[in-house]
Amino acid sequence: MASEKPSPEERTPPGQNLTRDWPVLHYGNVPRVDLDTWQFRIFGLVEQEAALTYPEFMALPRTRVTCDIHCVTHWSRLDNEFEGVRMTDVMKLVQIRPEATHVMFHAEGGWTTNLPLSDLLRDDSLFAWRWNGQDITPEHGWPLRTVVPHLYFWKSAKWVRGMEFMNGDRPGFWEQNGYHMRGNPWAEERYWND
Ligand SMILES: Nc1nc2c(c(=O)[nH]1)N[C@H]1C(S)=C(S)[C@@H](COP(=O)(O)O)O[C@H]1N2
Ligand SMILES: [Mo]
Repeated sequence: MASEKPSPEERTPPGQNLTRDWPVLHYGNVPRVDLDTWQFRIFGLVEQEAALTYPEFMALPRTRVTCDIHCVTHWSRLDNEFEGVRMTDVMKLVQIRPEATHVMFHAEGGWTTNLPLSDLLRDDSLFAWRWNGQDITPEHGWPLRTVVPHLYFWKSAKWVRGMEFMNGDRPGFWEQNGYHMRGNPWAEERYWND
């Protein structure tokens, strides 16, 4: 029946195994972040570029989302409660040019990941800093990370510092190294040829 809650099996995409831990995965070191100089930049195909300080970002309207996350390395974790700001609420701060089709997220140290604009427009696509009632730890992306739970988790940038609106797609860090340009776990879009 459509009203029944999907089972954990039904919520697990093909080729994934459930975990109760939350593994830490990233390239390089956990950055040291200074909140006094921290800025979040919105740039590229916008009428006027913007930069938010940490207090300005924290003053944006907040929301909570419970979601499942799926890593391309075959682990999935169900029922994560993230708190933060909806991507659509951040996008309201600028006027996006009509020719913008994709976004590049930029993280500390130059790490990037690319997404189609349409994947940001969902209610569960967030900039987050709380997980299950606690601050997200530095290893998991504090002070700010993206959470785009309907795509593989490498599309969710830890230590995010900016978003760039683009005309057309461009590969980010892992995408240049063989990962799929979109990364839909339900279609197993893991690598270039998938
Ligand atoms: N800045 C940054 N964000 C990143 C990565 C990274 O190397 N650098 N790795 C990605 C990958 S491959 C995954 S699976 C998730 C892991 O997030 P977690 O460590 O919180 O589980 O972060 C993603 N975001
Ligand atoms: Mo990953």
